[in-house]
Amino acid sequence: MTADTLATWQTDGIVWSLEYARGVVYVGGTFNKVRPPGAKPGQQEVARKNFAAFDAATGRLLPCAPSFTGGGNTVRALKASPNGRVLYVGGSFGNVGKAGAASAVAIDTAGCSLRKDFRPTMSSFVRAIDVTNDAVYLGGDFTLVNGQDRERIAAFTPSGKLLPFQAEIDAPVRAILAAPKFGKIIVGGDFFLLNGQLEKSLGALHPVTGKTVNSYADWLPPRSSVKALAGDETNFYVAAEGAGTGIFDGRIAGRLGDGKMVWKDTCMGATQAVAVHKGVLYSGSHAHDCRDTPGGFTEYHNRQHFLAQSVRNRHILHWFPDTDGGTGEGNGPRVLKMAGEVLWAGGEFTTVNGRPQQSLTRFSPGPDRGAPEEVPQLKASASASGRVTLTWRATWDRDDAELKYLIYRDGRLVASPTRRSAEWNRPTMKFTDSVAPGSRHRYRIAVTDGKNTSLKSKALVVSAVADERPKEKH
Ligand SMILES: [Ca+2]
Repeated sequence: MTADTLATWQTDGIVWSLEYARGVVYVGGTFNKVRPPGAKPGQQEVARKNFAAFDAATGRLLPCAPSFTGGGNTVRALKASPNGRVLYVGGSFGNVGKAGAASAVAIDTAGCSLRKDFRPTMSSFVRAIDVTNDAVYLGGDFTLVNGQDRERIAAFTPSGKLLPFQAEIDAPVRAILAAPKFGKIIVGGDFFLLNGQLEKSLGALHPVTGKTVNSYADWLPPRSSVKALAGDETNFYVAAEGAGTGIFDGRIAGRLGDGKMVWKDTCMGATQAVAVHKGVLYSGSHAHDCRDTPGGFTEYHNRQHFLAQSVRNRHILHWFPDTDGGTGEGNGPRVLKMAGEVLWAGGEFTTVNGRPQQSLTRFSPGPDRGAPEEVPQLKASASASGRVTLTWRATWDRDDAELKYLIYRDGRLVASPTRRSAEWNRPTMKFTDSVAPGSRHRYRIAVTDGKNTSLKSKALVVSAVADERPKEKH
């Protein structure tokens, strides 16, 4: 994955959920309008009430646009059936278009029509959905479904019949990962008690009965919640957010089979979203103080809103696109979703890689188009007779760790040293040139990631006077 964005539509409010099915990316959240790439707030807006659909390949806005209104006026969870023909939608809403609803519905993706069969009555927010061939699992704040007791989790047949599956959960469920091959439904949220046992924020339930089948009781401290879950063939991945001291804000990898922990990182900065693709765990957070995680960083002036980590060993990879915190709680990204080879991100940010872009963006698998962030400034330092010593501060690149610096004397390339760097690790570099004593030269520097080269710096004119300090002027 590169850190380069593809042109993407924007929303005027928070994107809480993304799903990909049959070439379409569905977007749910708390917003009233969408606008094209590059448009400022208020410009070229098109009405979309908490739900929008885009062509996954081109990013084009699609006409599929049921409005979700009433209740808490928000869409919080989207999940497609395994064959992509049905999109399950949850949140807090009382109407879908003109039809009455109670916070959960299903849409046929082929015609973008509301299904008549899947129409449960949820007593409160739906915040998480996962779907297997046999069942649709909904999690959230609710305690009643169709008037029956269902404490914060419920299961339905794909056509909307409430199943006997039942668990007691004492606080909201925010994430569900169904792993039917392993006979478990992993749930995450704010809870302490799961089926009467202390299971802080995480547990695994039997897909049919709802009984607890795996315990992860000591994985999260008391003041941390699970915000999102993702899974691959062998592992599941936990996104955690804590509040106060002694909290856990990072990510955990666990084995789906035996429920053992694989690794846990200790970055600070409230993880909101996780997605896994080809051995890489992508996350959305506002990471800071990541010093104890391999490839990580100490506290510095910025917060990193995206990270990529090896699923094997949590090593942080050199992939550093970034957003601002944005509106709402200032958490930046809220959701990540792979659509083919493209990574979509939604949330409450208003910039991406330093440029205006609100609440929705996507990252390209390549080719890399992003040149290093800055052109270094050359300085001439003291030098001996016939020698010119140049120094500069290493720049950095969002998706390349090692950069090559091209030093030109009078238009001719005279050196090309390489160095590893990152936004928080920009060493001072040095090059000593041999020239005729008393001669005068124009030096310029450019920097390349191997594919993309920055502009050349302004010329630094150096007079290499014998036995004197070099004189510099720009
Ligand atoms: Ca690059």
